[in-house]
Amino acid sequence: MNNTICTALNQQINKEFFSSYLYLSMAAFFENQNLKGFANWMRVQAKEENDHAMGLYNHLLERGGKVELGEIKKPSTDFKDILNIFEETLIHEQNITKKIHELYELSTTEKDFALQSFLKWYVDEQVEEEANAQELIDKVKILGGKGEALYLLDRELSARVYVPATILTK
Ligand code: OFO
Repeated sequence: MNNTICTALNQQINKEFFSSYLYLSMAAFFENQNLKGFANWMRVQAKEENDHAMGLYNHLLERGGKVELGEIKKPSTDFKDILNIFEETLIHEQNITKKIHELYELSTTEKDFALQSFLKWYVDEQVEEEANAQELIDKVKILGGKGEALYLLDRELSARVYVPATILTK
C-alpha cells in the first residue's frame, strides 16, 4: 500500500470517529430533552460510525499499512431542535459521501484495486445513510412539532437496535 493511500485512509478513519462523536453529542442533546427514542437512534448511529472507522482500520492493517490515529475534533453541542439535528446529520453525511467518493477515485488513479473493491461497501452504505437522514427530516417536517406525533416517532426510534456492520463480520 502506498503512502498516499495510507494517509488518505488514516484521514477517513478520523472522520468516521468524528462522526461517532458528533452523533453521541446529538444523542446527549436528545437525552437532555427526555427524547429517549431519538437519543437511542443516535447512540446506535454512533456505534455504527465506530464500525465504519474500524473497517478502515482493519483494512489498513491487513494490507500492511500504518495506522496513525489523529486528534478527534470537538463536535458541536449547540443544536436548535429536532429538525436542525437531522438537517445537520444530512449535511454531515453528504460530506462523508464526498470523501468516500474521493477515496474511491484515488483507488482508481493509484490502481489500488483491492481498496476499490473494499470501498464498494462504503459507497453503498452512504446511499443508506443519506436516505435515513432525509427520511427523518421529512417525517419531522410532516409532524410539524406536534407533541403527540413526536411522541410516537420517539417510540418508533427507540426500537432501533445496533447490529455490527457487515464490513466487520464478512
Ligand atoms: Fe455515517 O457513515 Fe460513516 O461516517
